[in-house]
Amino acid sequence: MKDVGIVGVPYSGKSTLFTALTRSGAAGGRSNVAVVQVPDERVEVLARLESSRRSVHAQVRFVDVPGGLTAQGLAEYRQTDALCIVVRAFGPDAEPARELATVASELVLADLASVEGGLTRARKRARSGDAGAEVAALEKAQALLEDERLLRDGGFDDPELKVLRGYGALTLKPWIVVANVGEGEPPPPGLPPDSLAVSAALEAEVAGMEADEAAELLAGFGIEQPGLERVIASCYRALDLITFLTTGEDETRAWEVRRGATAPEAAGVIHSDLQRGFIRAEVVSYDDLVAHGGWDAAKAAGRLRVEGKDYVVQEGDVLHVRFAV
Ligand SMILES: Nc1nc2c(ncn2[C@@H]2O[C@H](COP(=O)(O)OP(=O)(O)OP(=O)(O)O)[C@@H](O)[C@H]2O)c(=O)[nH]1
Ligand SMILES: [Mg+2]
Repeated sequence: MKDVGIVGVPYSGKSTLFTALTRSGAAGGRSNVAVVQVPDERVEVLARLESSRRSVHAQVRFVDVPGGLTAQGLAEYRQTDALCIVVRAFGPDAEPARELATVASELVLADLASVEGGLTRARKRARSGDAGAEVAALEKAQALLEDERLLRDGGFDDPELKVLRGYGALTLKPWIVVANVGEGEPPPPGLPPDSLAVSAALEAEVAGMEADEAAELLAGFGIEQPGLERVIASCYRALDLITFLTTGEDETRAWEVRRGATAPEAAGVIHSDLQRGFIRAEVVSYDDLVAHGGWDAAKAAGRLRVEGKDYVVQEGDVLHVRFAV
């Protein structure tokens, strides 16, 4: 499960977006944490086809800290996997592009402070030991940040990335930008092209309603897809995640895995035993499975593939892992 921090300046609408996404109330004064099911109709469709006793969705955890870029907020956001940056785009005085620039420079400064702190300590250790590589990585990071550049754009190699991740570097994480727009308004100009427009207050208001009723109300404002679906799809893209599925009598379930993962790596998401004892995977794409009306029918039609250790799992693959431990 991935953690997504909802970041922004005060009053940008972080807690309102949190409520819209998680359907849970945002209490004042302390940080809000909620786990949401990743909406994915494939899970219900498959569960019905295979008569599974239960269906289980993938999950994402959202974290919202009051005040946003406070010391407490930054400490909590350092532990997340991705940042969802909310900028205020409702009201006549909104300056979303400028607000995004403000947030970005705050995050650069926060990283600079932790890199400099780390550098002082690593230099001391380097005198008596082998923290030389760490010092070098931190110095490179410091130079970038002093240049007001994001660590994400620094071209670091894997060992360097490991050092920087250890500091929870905020400008190393993927960001998605959400413009908090007035009811049904389009995205404002001046933001990155992949930014989303979400009417957080409107969506928070409908969060408690029946799904049909909420959808109808949103459609009246020209909103066809709820913010949650768009935010999660965007986070999956930013984090380079894909979804694979498993199905059986017991349960149908959606799992998240890094794009490019092999079949044993995907099996390891289910259970470490399945990765260790991996023999092969039977694979059928979700679309094929549904087109044939179920796993057995797809198998009879010769649509099941038997894949080995090197198979790279694809979005929407339905997997059955054969293993022995
Ligand atoms: N009109 C309108 N008002 C909104 C919208 N989103 C948030 N607000 C209002 O803006 C104010 C601030 O929203 P919050 O969600 O509490 O902002 P926040 O970013 O969590 O603020 P802090 O926790 O103080 O950092 C509240 O009064 C909200 O009702 C919106 O989309 N439209
Ligand atoms: Mg708040």
